[in-house]
Amino acid sequence: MSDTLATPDARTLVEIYRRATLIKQNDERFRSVIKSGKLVMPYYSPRGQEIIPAATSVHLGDGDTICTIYRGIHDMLAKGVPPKKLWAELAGKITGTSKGKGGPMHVTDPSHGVMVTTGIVGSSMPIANGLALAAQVRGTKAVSIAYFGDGASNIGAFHESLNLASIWKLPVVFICQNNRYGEHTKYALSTAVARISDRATSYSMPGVHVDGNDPVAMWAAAGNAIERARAGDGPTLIEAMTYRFHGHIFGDADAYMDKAEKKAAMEADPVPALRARLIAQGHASEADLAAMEAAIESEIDEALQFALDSPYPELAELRRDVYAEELPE
Ligand SMILES: Cc1ncc(C[n+]2csc(CCOP(=O)(O)OP(=O)(O)O)c2C)c(N)n1
Ligand SMILES: [Mg+2]
Repeated sequence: MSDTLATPDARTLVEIYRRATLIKQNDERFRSVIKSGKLVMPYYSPRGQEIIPAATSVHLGDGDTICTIYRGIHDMLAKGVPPKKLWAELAGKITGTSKGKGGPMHVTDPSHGVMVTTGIVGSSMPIANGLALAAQVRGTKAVSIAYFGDGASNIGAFHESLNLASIWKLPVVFICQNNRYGEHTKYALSTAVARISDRATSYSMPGVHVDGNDPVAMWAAAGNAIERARAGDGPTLIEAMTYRFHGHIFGDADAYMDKAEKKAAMEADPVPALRARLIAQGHASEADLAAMEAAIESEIDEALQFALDSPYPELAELRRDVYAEELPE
């Protein structure tokens, strides 16, 4: 591994902040809208995990793909799914990414490289392998990212996928977002190793343990792994340490979460921390960032209104897109 990347330039850091802020503000709005009863849906908040996809996605191009999980709203927004299409999908409307037929747990938007969002723990990885294999066979130089949680690293598909990706040198990066909980269970009660990144050794690939809330470290780790995959040198496992600010699902009383640990994580909120850093280092002014935040707020206002105003799919949509309507010659 070349490990050539060390520090992002000012423009890139500001862009990471923009993506992280979009995710944070979007999450805050989702939670308040669900609370108000305007929209009803199961919602898995990614709040606290913003920096991981924000710092990863700045290395990705239009041809690169991601596979993510029910909590992956942050991964989708960072990859470029327009908030309007996302809100409409979550609301079950015809204008959504999957015509409202995927809903919150199955957002798919190939036009922005979001190839699958899955509720089956561990299943983002074999699908990312398939996309990587297609890129390898076609010689497109595209890279595929599999995002998944710490709990998913105990599922058979994790081990099978890492093994196959290593043997075939697939252009895939496995990014485990270790938010310290799998559903209602603390990390140490379900996972035998202290570091998931150590599991990479079993599959002869680099295993990188990184503070996923540190934008510079995360940017470098993701960038090096993506460069390695694109160069044909094979997969990397990244374990990005983070913290889930809320319970597993919206409405979960989160009584099983350690209160002091949670308080400390929220006080170290990575999004305002990056904001302060940008200003302290002279990369952006207070006024620049305030204007950026206001523009994001308006974009979310519009997305919400668009989702509320859009119609539900007609009954005729029920079986459409499920089976091929015309078989290719
Ligand atoms: C194959 C499978 N087993 C169990 C479940 C139930 N389940 C849903 S979420 C979850 C926890 C996953 O935790 P993690 O991988 O850490 O992701 P996080 O929710 O923390 O982002 C479990 C066990 C499932 N959806 N799929
Ligand atoms: Mg987890």
